[in-house]
Amino acid sequence: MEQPIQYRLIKKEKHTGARLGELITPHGTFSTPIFMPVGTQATVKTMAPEELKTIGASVILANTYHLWLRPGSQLVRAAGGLHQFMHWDQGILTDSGGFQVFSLAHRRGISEEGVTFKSHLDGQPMFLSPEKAIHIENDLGSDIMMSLDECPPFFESHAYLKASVERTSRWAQRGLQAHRHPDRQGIFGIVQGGGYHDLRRQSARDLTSLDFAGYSIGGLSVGESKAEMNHVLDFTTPWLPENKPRYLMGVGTADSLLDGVIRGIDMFDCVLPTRIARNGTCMTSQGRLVVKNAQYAQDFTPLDPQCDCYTCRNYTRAYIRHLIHVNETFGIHLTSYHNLYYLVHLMARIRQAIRDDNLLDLRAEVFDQYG
Ligand code: PRF
Ligand code: ZN
Repeated sequence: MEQPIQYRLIKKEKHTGARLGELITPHGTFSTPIFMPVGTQATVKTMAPEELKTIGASVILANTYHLWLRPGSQLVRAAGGLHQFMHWDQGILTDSGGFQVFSLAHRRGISEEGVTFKSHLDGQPMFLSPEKAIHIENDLGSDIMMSLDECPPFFESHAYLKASVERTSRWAQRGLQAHRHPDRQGIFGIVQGGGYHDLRRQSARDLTSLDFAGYSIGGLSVGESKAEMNHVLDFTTPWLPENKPRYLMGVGTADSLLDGVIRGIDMFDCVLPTRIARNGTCMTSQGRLVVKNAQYAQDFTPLDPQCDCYTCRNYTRAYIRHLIHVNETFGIHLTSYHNLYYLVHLMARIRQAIRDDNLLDLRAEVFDQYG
């Protein structure tokens, strides 16, 4: 059977571990490395799908946990799947819910069977198993599904992390077996293991012995330092197969994207660009700019003079600051648009730098701006 999700390696950069490739999905073929905007509740906050396309976004992320609670996966299935429901005809990746249960829900309990918790909305008791997560994701109809994992704190004990990694491997296998649409959707396994070399290796070995469409690296960007994250990536990515995509979950600062790509990561997602946009913070070629600040009240220049996005071509810092100041929603639309454009275009520049074998120059430039 033809695999619904495939990866084609096109080129490796000369001086780093960076890879130029293609992610082939039932909803299109996309160049990697890629940044995927987050649309937790079946919308990338404030953005119409047409705008996301104009920016150049190609895969977006949605959350099993949120869509399971509201509106329910049955309803999304009745709508014809998430693509139809939200009017998005390109790639969709769904996270499995494990991470959200651990960051949002109350009274969590974890057992071999799965996770019990109380809904953060109304306190209803809920149960999520690896099979259930895949069945919800089958109903949502995403192109790429994540298997249910546990994302423990980075600094948990070796003993705890070992038991957790082993359980996550068993859950991964159960998820693969429960998959109802192997012809239309692919599953990624999620490598965990905190900062431990032996546990990351064990996790990578367990998961790569199973036939996943790709491999995620989880449990990073959860409070450890950037040096620690880079160290884990340095030893983990070489254990992952060359012919499958690698996805670093929940990472989306400009410097971390470069550090990840250099270590062989192909896919990233993060709420950061849209979240900081909503409190008036922008990612620019001069570093972060808090446009909400009073110092921009009479500044009639664009957010980023080097940006040619819709926001920067048409609006000033003073206008955007005014909108955010008086709580007009158009203000956060303009900042969200710009921030997503910034990261999606940074990725396009990264891909070009891989073609040109000068990625380290681009890294130096970005670190100058964000250092
Ligand atoms: N697991 C899952 N989703 C995630 C993470 C994880 O470890 C992270 C960690 N940065 C973000 N999102 N399933
Ligand atoms: Zn812009």
